[in-house]
This record gives sequence, structure tokens and C-alpha cells, in this order.
Amino acid sequence: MSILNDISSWLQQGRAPKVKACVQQALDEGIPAGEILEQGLLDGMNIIGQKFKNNEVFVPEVLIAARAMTKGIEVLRPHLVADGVEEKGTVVIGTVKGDLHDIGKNLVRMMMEGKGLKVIDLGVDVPVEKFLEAARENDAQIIACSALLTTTMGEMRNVVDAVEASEMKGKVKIMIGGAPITQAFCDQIGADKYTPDAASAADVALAICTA
Ligand code: B1M
Repeated sequence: MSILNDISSWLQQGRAPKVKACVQQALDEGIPAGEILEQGLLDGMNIIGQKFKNNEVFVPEVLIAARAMTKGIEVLRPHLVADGVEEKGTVVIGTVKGDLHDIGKNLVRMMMEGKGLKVIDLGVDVPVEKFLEAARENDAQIIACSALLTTTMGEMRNVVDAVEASEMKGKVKIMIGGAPITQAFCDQIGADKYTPDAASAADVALAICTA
């Protein structure tokens, strides 16, 4: 069994110390950080997601798997984020109000930091006003919203509407993403950019900030 399979497997069992050790071992073996993320950590989390959907595992198992994933990402983080890159712009990021999922949002943040962007992370369950306040205070070019629930994705429309109604209209771009989000939804609510994954979110954010 390869080390990437081990990472996926330990993650599914929620064994954070094992996940950390295997991620470190994979790095020591010279496996690129992106590969460890995709084929180890994300592979394990996708399997857990599928089992969660099929009622084969429940919230506690998902939570400990998520914690193991976060620990693995901590080891990977310095390898995903380039050191000492000059800041090229400012992004305010958060998971929208009512939504507590933060793993994808954290990946987006890391990838953006890796592109040399300054990222103000507001965490989860972020109300509209907090996004606007942080963007205003930090003179951000982008507000980036993540949502994982069909019941919370509507909050993104509220962010768009609030920016439209403020003095920031036209100055700050709104990027959206998360599992239930699509380009069609982005068009429907009038957000500026939808991206399906963390890497493309970082590319688009950099393009906006350096345009
Ligand atoms: Co929840 N959950 N969850 N959950 N959870 C989902 C999302 C679900 C699809 C599971 C399922 O039924 N198959 C389902 C949503 C169904 C729906 O709305 N259609 C669901 C549900 C129902 C729930 C609860 C309601 C369960 C309950 O209590 N009965 C509850 C809600 C709590 C709340 O938020 N208010 C809940 C709770 C939880 C946990 C707390 C247990 C835990 C979250 C822990 C945490 O985040 N710290 C959890 C988890 C882990 C999941 C699954 C299994 C995995 C999510 C994840 O982290 N994926 C998930 C099933 C799944 O997605 N397969 C599920 C890995 C992550 C890297 O992917 O976040 O999609 P993701 O991010 C991707 C892209 O989407 C994108 O980039 C990332 C990768 O490159 N992306 C962006 C994300 N944000 C972006 C922003 C961008 C651009 C790209 O631009 C700004």
C-alpha cells in the first residue's frame, strides 16, 4: 500500500497523529504537496463524504475525519504556501452565515496565500455585515464566500446585494465557491466569479488583484 493510500485510510479512521506522520513521511519521500493533498487527504475526505451521504458514517465520524484532515493540512501548509512572497492584493474570505464547513475555505485561503495575496480569514458563520466591514477596513479587492449547504448558498446573494448597495460597488469583486455552487448560480445572483476548486480560486483572485 502506498503512503498516499495510508493517508487516505488513516484520515477515514480519524487518526490525526497517523495522518500527520504519514503526510510528513510522504513529504520526506519527495512526493509533491499537491499530490499528497489530492490523492491522500482529499481522497480520504471524499470517501467519508460518500459514506456520510449513504448513512454509513455519521456526524461524529465525519468530525474526527475533518480534524485529521486539518492536522494533515497543517503539516502541508508551508509546502503549499510559498515563503516570503510579496503581497499582491487583499482578499477577505469566510464561510457564509449558518454554515460551519471550513475545510474547503481553508484550502482556498492557503492557495491564495501561496499566490502572494494577503488573506483576511473571517472564519465560519460570517454575517453579511462582517464581510463588508472587513473589506472596507482592509481596503480589499475581493470578498470570497464559501458555502457547502444548499440552505446557506442563498446568503451569497445577500452579500452581492449589500455590496451593490454600498460605496464599495464596482470596487470590490465577489468570488463564490463550494460544493453546491455553480456558474449558473453565480450568474443568477450577479456575483463576479465562480471557481470550482481552491487552485482555480487562487488563480482568479491573483488575476483580479493584478489586473
Ligand atoms: Co457536512 N454536509 N453537514 N459536515 N459535510 C456536506 C456538505 C453534505 C454534502 C454531506 C452529504 O449529505 N453528502 C451535506 C450538504 C447537503 C446539502 O446541503 N445539499 C452536509 C450536511 C447536510 C451537514 C449537516 C446539516 C449535517 C447535520 O447536522 N445533519 C451539518 C451542517 C452544519 C452547518 O454547517 N450548519 C454538517 C456538518 C458537518 C461537520 C461539522 C460534521 C463537518 C464539517 C467540519 C469542518 O468543515 N470543519 C462536515 C463535513 C466534513 C462534510 C463533508 C463530508 C465534507 C466537506 C469537506 O470538507 N470536503 C461534506 C460531503 C462532501 O462534500 N463530500 C458534507 C472537503 C473540502 C476540501 O471540499 O469544502 O467542497 P469543499 O471545498 C472544495 C470546493 O468546494 C472548493 O474548493 C475546495 C477544494 O479545492 N471551494 C471553493 C470551497 N469553497 C470555495 C470558495 C471559493 C472557491 C472554491 O471561492 C470563494
